Amino acid sequence: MVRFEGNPILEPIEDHPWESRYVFNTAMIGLGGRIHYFYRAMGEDKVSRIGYASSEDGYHIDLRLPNPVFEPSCSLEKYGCEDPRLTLIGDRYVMTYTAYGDIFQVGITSISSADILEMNWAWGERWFPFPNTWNKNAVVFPRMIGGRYVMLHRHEPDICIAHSGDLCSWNHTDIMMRPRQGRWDSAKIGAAGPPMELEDGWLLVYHGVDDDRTYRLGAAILDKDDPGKVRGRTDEPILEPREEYERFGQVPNVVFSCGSVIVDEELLISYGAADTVIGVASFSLDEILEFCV
Ligand code: BMA
Repeated sequence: MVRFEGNPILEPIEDHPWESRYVFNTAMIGLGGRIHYFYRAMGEDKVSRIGYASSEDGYHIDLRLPNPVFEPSCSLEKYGCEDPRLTLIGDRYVMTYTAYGDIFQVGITSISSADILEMNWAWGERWFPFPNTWNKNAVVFPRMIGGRYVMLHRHEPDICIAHSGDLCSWNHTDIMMRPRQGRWDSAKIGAAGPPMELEDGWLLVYHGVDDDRTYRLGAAILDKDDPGKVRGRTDEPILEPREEYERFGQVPNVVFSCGSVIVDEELLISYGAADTVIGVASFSLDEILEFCV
């Protein structure tokens, strides 16, 4: 694993009231030959909004918009839209996020690839598939499996799996992966970015929290045809807070990812560090798979 030596790649901007304090958990997609970031930002009012930046190589940001591209629009989101994750399905990106109102819950919306490329933020309708349920960390798989769309989300402390025929209404959910006592993922776990399809299964990067509230990243391989079955899981974390910008900040000792992309057999992971800045790290895909025992 190699952290980019130019980390953090994105930091708060004092002159932008909506992102003056913290920028962190980031969806990451490859589209039109560029890497696009949709990141959670907090400013003066401590409400989370989503900002946008992009890069040619995934490391050096050469475009960053001065205004948020997605903001709270109803009372279910009055304290913010957090932790975006984007999955391409057909020609639209489905975005899941945490809607934070009187409770936090999963929000879903979508946008076309063309609109992203044109930076025309024409998001579709928003919906909340699990009303009155405290949950977050939702990710949608990029295609139907066994005739149904599949979503992972988090009912504390477990990662759960849900199914849908139309992406709108989701059925009752089952637990698919639990924390492991005495380890780095002992207290709770949640999906990082959307699962990525490989030859032998789905690669899921996930975060694990231990009893000291340190957030680390690990990985799991899910069965290709039945992704509720975990085929392998890393014993050790693949990324843990070590650098100063990961250890000190709004929330200390946190690395938290909402997305990664595969570039030339390398997995490029973006992550919020200490809930304050954004970093990237690259991993050999083969090595991660080997560690998923
Ligand atoms: C989780 C979410 C993340 C945050 C993490 C660490 O519950 O709120 O957005 O990065 O806690 O504070």
